[in-house]
Amino acid sequence: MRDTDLREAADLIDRAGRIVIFTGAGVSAESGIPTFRDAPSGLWEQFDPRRLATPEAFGDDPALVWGWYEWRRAAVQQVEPNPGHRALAAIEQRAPECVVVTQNVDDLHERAGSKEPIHLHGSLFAPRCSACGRPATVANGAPAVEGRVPPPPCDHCGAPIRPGVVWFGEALPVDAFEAAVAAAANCDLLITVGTSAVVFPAAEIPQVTARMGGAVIQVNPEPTPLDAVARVNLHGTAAEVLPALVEAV
Ligand code: BV8
Ligand code: ZN
Repeated sequence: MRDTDLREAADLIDRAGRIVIFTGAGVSAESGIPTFRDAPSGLWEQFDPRRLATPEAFGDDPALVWGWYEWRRAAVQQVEPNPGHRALAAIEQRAPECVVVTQNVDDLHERAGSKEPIHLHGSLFAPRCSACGRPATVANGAPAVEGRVPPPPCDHCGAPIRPGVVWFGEALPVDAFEAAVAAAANCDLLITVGTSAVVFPAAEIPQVTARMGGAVIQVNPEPTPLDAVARVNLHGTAAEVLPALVEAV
């Protein structure tokens, strides 16, 4: 990562009135949460995450899918936000206006101090009934065990409880998506961290800012389709680059 790039990115943050922070799985990688690209381990190895994260998979084998999400939820409860999450919360704090928009279903931005991040793809902590849609409560603190776990029945209608995430083929929550598009269209600067930008319509968000003339800073150790629209590309990891960026501001 070149000092000049870090300098340029710091100046953009310094001058920005309205900032959007857009994140993907890469921002949680250094907390120990595997990204979608990282090969799943153990039982899940034989499944493509994109095939497990579908209503069809839940219909075919609810215990397999519920077990996967319970394993992921327990794994998130056993890790901590990393210096990347904390640096983003610091940027958010010092900016006149800033909103975090995430594709992640973990709660690490909140635990790092970010205020009401917009979860485009839902959360591991918002289970609901797969039929009547009523919110459900499930016990916390279970160990991350790999295996099939039958989803509990809804207290109201008895149908299986499902994870409160957006599965492939499902629409994003309208309010969240509209709020994210509006923020991206009206911001001076969008900082995108740890996303491969291949899942739509979320991947449109940074493109909206670029189309509206706002600046885009990308933090990612790998190239992505966003390299083309980013004013500054910081090729490194979230926990390494973001604290250095806060230092430089
Ligand atoms: C829908 C929740 C229709 C569940 C998720 C247009 C073109 C092509 C396809 C489509 C299209 N429009 C729609 C589609 C279909 C589909 C889609 O986009 N498919 C893709 C695969 C081609 N989209 C949908 O199905 C969406 N719904 O379209 O509905 C509709 C409309 C109206 C009415 C009815 C229906 C729903 C998509 C949401 C799916 N749910 N998550 C769960 O988590 O289990 S998506 C999930 O995958 C994540 O949320 C995230 O969005 C995505 C993974 O991407 P990333 O987060 O970027 O992670 P990834 O692993 O890919 O990359 C990690 C990056 O981090 C890498 O670049 C790596 O280099 C970097 N990195 C690694 N380590 C670090 C790092 N960076 C920094 N620091 C590090 N340490
Ligand atoms: Zn119900």
